[in-house]
Order: sequence, then C-alpha cells, then structure tokens
Amino acid sequence: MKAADLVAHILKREGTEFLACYPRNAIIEAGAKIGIRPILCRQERVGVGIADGYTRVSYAIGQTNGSQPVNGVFAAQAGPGIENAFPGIAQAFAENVPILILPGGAGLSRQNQHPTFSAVDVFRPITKIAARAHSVQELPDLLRQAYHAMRSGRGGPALIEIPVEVWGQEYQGDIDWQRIAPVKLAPDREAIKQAAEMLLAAENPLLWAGQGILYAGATANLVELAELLPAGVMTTNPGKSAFPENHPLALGASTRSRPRALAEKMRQADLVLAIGSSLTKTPFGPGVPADKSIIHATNEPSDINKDYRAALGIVGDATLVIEALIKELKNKAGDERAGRRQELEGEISEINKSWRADWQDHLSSNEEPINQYRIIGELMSAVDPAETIITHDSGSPREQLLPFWQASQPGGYMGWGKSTQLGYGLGLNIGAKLAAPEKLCINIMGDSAIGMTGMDLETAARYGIGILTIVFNNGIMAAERDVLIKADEKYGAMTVGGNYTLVAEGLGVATRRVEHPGDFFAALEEAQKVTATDKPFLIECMVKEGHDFSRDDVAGL
Ligand SMILES: Cc1ncc(C[n+]2csc(CCOP(=O)(O)OP(=O)(O)O)c2C)c(N)n1
Ligand SMILES: [Mg+2]
Repeated sequence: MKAADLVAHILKREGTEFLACYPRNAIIEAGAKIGIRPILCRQERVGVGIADGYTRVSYAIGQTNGSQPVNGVFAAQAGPGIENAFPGIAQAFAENVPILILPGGAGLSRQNQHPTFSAVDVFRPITKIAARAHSVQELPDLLRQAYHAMRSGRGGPALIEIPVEVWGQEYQGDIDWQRIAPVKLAPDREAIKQAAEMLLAAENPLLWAGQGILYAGATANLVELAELLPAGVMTTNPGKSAFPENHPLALGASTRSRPRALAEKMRQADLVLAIGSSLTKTPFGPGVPADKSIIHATNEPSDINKDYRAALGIVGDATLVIEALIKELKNKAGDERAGRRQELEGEISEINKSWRADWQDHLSSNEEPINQYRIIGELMSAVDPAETIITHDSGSPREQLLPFWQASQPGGYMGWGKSTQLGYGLGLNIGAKLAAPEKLCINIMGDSAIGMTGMDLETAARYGIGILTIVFNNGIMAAERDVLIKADEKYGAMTVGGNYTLVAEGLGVATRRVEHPGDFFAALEEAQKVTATDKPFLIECMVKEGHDFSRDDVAGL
C-alpha cells in the first residue's frame, strides 16, 4: 500500500466522506478509489473554508443528533497549492476550527534550499501540529497525533506535509486504525464548589457562552444551568446558537453590534461565568466591563488570565464543568430561585420588546435602495431557524445579521470574527450544506466580499450543492466609510462595481435580482425550491449603503 492509499484508508476510518481539494495531490485519486468524493474548489482558500464549515456543522449539529463528529480534510499540492491555502488556514486558526490539511511537499533533498516553500515551517505558528513525514512509515503516528490535537482541548488546524518521494513508498506492516477519541479534562472539585458559592452569592450572575459549548455538545446542559441559577445567557459571536435564542433567558450574541438585552444585562451583572470561551479581547466580539467579577471555565488553561483577571479559573470540558456545577448547585439552591427566574424572564422580554419596536421601521422598511434589515426581517419571518444554517460575511452584513437573527438550534448559525476575511462565508456555507444537506444553508455577503471568492459559486453548481447566497449589493465598501474620506472624495476609493446576477448566471447558478423590497419574498420562495433540488441559488439585493447598527453600548462591552 502506497502513502496516499494509506492516508485515504485512515481518513475513511475517521468517517471522511469527501475531500476538499485542488490538484495535484495523490490522496485525491486514492480517496476516489475507496469512495471518498473529491470536491475540487476553484481556489484553495475556499477549499479550506469548505472543510471548515463542514467541521463546524458536524460538531455542532452531529453531536446533538448523537453522531460522532467528523473533521473536514483539505488536500493541495506542494508550493502554489498550499501557498494559496494560507488565508483559509489562518482563518481556521483564528476561529479554532479543527481541520486536517494534507499538502504535498518538496523533495527531502530540496527542503533546505532557497526558495523552497516549507509548509511545515510557514504554518507551524498557526496550526496545533505541523509535521513533515520523512517516510511512509511515519504517517500513522503523525496522523494519530494530528487527530488527537484536533479532538482534544482547544480546536485548530493540523497539518501533515507529505514530500514527493514519500508518496511513492510502499507501507510495510498492517494498519490497525481505531478512531481517535477525544480526551476530556474534568474540573477541579474545589473550584466547582467555589464557583457554586460565588454564583449563589451574586445578585446578578450572567452566563457567557463561547463556541466551546458547541464543540462539547453542551447546549442542553447550559439550558439546565441557566434555568437553575437563574441567569441570562449571552453568547460570543462564534458561540451564537450555543444557547437557543428563542429561550426566555436568551440575551443573544455580540459582535460590535448586539441586542439591547445583552448590553442591559451585562451592565447589571456583578458576576460573569464564561464557559467554552477564550475571553479574547477582539473588535468583533464582546468584552467584559471592568467592574465584573469573572469565573472563567475553559478547556485551554493558557486562556485563563490572558486578557482578563479571573477571580476563579476552572479547566475542563464544558459539559463536565456544567454537569459538576449543576450537581453542586442542586445541593445548595433554595426555593426562592424559581420566582427569580420568572422575574428575570419578564425583564428580558420587556427589553426585547422595546428594542424590537425601535428597530421595526428598519425591519419592515420600504426604502429603495433596499434597507438590509428589511431583507433580514423577511428572512426571519419566512424560514424556520431550526431548519436553517446561516452565516454572514465580513463588513456590514455581520453587524446587521447577528443581533436580529434568532438561532434556535446548536449549529444553526456560523459566527466568526477573530479574523474577518471578506469572502470566508461562501466556503463555510458550501461545507455546511455538505454536512447537513437537509438544511437550508444561507450565506449573506456584501459586494466586496463576493469579489474575493465568488468564483467558487461554480463549485457549488458543479457538485450540486444547494446553497443560497444572498448578496447585499450597495456598490460600495460601506464598512470603510470612516477611513476612506479623501481617497473617496478625490478618487472614488469606496466604489465597487458589478452585477452579481450576471456573474452567477455565467457560473451556472440560478439567480434573482431584487430591486424592490416587496419582491424579496417571491425570490426567496423560488430559491428554496431550487436549493431543495440540490442546485445553488443567488439573490442579489440592491441595497442602500447602510450604517445603522444595533450598538447599545456599555463601557468595556
Ligand atoms: C480579506 C479582507 N481584506 C480587507 C478587509 C477589511 N474590510 C472589512 S469590511 C470591508 C468592506 C466590506 O464591503 P462589502 O462587502 O461591500 O460590505 P458593506 O460594508 O458594503 O455592506 C473591508 C475592506 C477584510 N475584512 N478582509
Ligand atoms: Mg458593499
């Protein structure tokens, strides 16, 4: 058995059904022989994004359904292929997504010669493991390490480079591959006791849920904890959908924009319990205001006391931490807590009502060019979030979508923003649809965003991947208005041009161009019919520049 057959065999045992890829890489052929479907992207960056979106959904939705998650895999050639994959891997690193990257490599005798591109060296700082196989015999050990790195602790990409001569070598021995199980950390019992005491002593505890909840499949546990305490639950941007946002204790998610209830309850909070979150300071995620006491529970010890001083740190898997806390609280909790829950739910509901009322003009606006919130409003009333997976893109669409979209199921929203690469949402959406073909999978992108990766709409058309892409075309980089003042006045630097309906048609994608807000509903109905037949659809909405965001502010949030 040659190296590529060996790798394909191991991937198959790990549940791999498709390989996101771009030639040449011998695993494409070897995988095809044993039923691993190659999905050839148009650009390696998007290929990595496809593996990424698949992984997110496989973890978040698969686990809720009781199936074992499968990590997405991307394969590329040495040199240009893996060089062109850089943004995809950097984004997966920023978002802690556990994907496997399998590039070819230059011959071993060329590795030290200028200007050989060494994927191992270049990607080491942005992967959990980056290793080169010097012989086919090393591959099972390296892949075992890669799967262990992806499955245990904080997620992130793993990269194994396979140099030219290794592909041709014959593997000696039997392969006895067993699926690599995650290794979970259990929390310190004393810390759990202390946390329970702090939570019970707090007047207004607030739960802060990160994407670790999604990776641990801990949503049901989190709901139980929130109801027991009781406490309102906010999520980070990547954590959105980790807590059902139709639950009366839900406060929503935060990027730079957020629902008012989140801001208000954060303002009132005296204690923040963060679970499954790195608590990283980032412009596209919430912060913890200085006057709050913090309990920080995470499976990554180095995140504790990184950006904030933690009054108490707990290292552990999110499910195990929450289970232990619930057990401890049940021993201690008093009767008065049920009454407090009702009161708290009432407060949240009141804030939500006034916030929605303030935004109703936007959500039902008849403006032309179209108000982006009208499209979001139409979407929310027309589709069932429980049957939908949605993602935004960088730029204004993220700020517009995140506060208002109500994600009711884990994995129903793919939030991102630790890096904010324009165009990332398209690959994510293709990957999500591959992981959950029964869902309506939507990505909303601006006109600059589609310029980055739009050619890969053809990938969806070619493989019959029925995604829905909604383009907010305002002919401008609206998000850059504050930094392109003279450059725009003198040289029109904000303007971008394009008719994406024509582009999509040219790429074999069915489309509708919507210029009047009243026409969106029919376009969406048509899109749902078409995507249900495994064909992609693009709706181009001719929107206004759009600078209104829900940014109810609290210092430090
Ligand atoms: C790869 C990359 N380069 C630059 C940026 C910085 N950036 C963020 S938003 C934006 C403009 C977005 O314009 P568009 O997609 O048209 O959305 P709009 O804000 O107009 O709705 C830019 C240049 C980025 N996020 N990613
Ligand atoms: Mg734009």
